[in-house]
Amino acid sequence: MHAQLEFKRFIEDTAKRNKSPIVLALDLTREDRDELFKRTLKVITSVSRSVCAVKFNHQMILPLGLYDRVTTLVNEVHERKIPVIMDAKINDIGHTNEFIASQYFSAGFDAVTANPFAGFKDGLEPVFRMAKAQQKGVLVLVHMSHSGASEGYGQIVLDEKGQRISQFEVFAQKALRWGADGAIVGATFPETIARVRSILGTDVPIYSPGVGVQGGSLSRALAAGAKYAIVGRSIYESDDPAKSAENLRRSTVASD
Ligand code: O7M
Repeated sequence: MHAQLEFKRFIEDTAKRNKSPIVLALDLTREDRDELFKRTLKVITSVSRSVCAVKFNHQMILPLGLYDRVTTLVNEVHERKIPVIMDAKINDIGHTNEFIASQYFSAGFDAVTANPFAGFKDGLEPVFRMAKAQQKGVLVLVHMSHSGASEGYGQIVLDEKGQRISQFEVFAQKALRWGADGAIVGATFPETIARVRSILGTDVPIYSPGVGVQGGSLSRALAAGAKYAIVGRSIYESDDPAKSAENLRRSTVASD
């Protein structure tokens, strides 16, 4: 097991050690659960030196079971001194949100993702409170990567002063105010990354998914201000995941 380290420090240290801003997204799909487990473990072991964190999607918890095989996989990642993020996109009332987060933290996850549409009071506040107390992280969705994301995150709303503003700008301000450990902004919207970065400064790092299969560019996302890139299929569905992850990592070092 790794020593308990505040999440933000943990991922920063790992990124420095492995010289990588790549967060491996594990969203594999296999009908056979044994096969799913074995394949996922194989991807973890083969790419671990090229990434700074591993993210599990909710879809993996369903077939593998949180306190069953997922915990085994989380421990495997931790043995390599790499943090593990649970992409739960927590989005309910405070009472259930708190229990959801507590289960993921008990299972060993170092951070959870949350949806700011749920709001703070009686929504995400208990999640933030618990995370701070346990040195865990909360990453907030600010603008998602798929085209339909503009319908919600890109809609024009009125801020507290009645000024017209984009929903994602409001969420970026909230990420800062709530003390989020990260803000998620799709690599498919590089101008949005730059705008969010101008709101957040360097206090809240930007995590950018949507690189590769979804059409986003890793170098553009990083140049626009993302600190980490979340990458799934371009790594685990390639013929050689280790090589693909290492090539991605190297491309970020070269552009430094
Ligand atoms: O590289 P991919 O397209 O195979 O996978 C992208 C991963 O990023 C996958 O795990 C998604 O759930 C996640 N993701 C998005 O693709 N878009 C978003 O807007 C947000 C996320 C995410 O990680 O949210 C925390």
